[in-house]
Amino acid sequence: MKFITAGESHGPALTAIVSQVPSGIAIDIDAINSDLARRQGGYGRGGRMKIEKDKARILSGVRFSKSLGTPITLEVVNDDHKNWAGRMDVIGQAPDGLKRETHPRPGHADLVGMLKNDFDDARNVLERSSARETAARVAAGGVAKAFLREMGVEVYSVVTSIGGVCIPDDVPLQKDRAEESECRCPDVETTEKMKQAIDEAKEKGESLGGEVAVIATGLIPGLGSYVSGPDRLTSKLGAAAFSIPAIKGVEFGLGFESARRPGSLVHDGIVYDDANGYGRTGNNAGGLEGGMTTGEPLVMKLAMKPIPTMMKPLDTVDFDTHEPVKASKERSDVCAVPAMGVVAEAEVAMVLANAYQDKFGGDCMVDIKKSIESYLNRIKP
Ligand code: EPS
Repeated sequence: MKFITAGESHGPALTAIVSQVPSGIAIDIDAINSDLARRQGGYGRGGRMKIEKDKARILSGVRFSKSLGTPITLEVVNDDHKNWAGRMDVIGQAPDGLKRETHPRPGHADLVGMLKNDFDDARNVLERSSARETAARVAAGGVAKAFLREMGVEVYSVVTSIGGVCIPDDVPLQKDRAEESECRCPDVETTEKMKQAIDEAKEKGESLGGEVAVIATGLIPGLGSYVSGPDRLTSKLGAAAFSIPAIKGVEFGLGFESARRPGSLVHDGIVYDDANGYGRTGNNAGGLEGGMTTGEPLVMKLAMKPIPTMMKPLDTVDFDTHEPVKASKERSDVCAVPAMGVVAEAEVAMVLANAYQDKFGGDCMVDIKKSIESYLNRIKP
């Protein structure tokens, strides 16, 4: 499965095309729309989310709620486009007196994007480098999630820190509790502290980053490969995580902590029993060994930097005059960490769906399921 997205933040719509989709996947549009709504939520979002009510419209590749094996096109309309007449028109000429964005924001793609593409208006860059694009990824990821659902695999995420407020180590990373939290954090007390941190940041014109754990359960051992670097599931998942704007760090299982411990306190013991076959005494590896799934849950952590658009703008330079100025001050979110978790689910789901297709075939669900059954019969008692 591959996908590409298209669309600008204030253009008419975002689109995703998912290709190489097997036939026979049950596509639940409500599940896709529910993820789109989850991505829009989270404490710390700004005014734009009051304008949008993201819903996916499927334009191809599905008939009577089943995938046809043909490319699936999903469209998410930008309701805000109508408020940008004369500024984001697709055809025609730029109107006289159109205000250009010439104060590039530190931390955003603005400046380098302008230099690289010979633009004198950062809007040509920021419209696409906007996190709005991730709505299309979530829609596309919905197809991968639908595939995984048929495999008994669930991908979910929880927020573990915002602005330096972290959940205590002993709090279980429970999906249901996270979904009840305005910060998508599974601990009630930490949620309140996170909300307070976001309120304080808002008051100061600041923005906040944070961390998310993405977990996938129900995986079988042996997805991915140890044979070549690019085929390692670890490298594919890492690349997918780093494709999300603002991601600055990724860990698997114990992550960086495993570099600080001796081997005996890192590696998970191997056990065997007649009922279940091979098992592990722990999951420090985060579900991956040698670039392959072990059969334990996949546990990944992603770190997101604070949003670069700030109400108390940082120092920059005017693109025309090179004089020192303050960066553009636009409507923005104070914190989008809870939303990032939903985007990360979509990215991880896409990689995992691909890993199943690589091992078990790619074009027909019935055949893929039969192939998995025969594999499991071989490796399990
Ligand atoms: C964003 C700026 C804000 C965010 C946006 C990302 O939008 P606007 O410029 O319209 O106020 O709300 O995120 C989304 C629209 C979204 O759907 O996540 C930015 O500059 O990256």
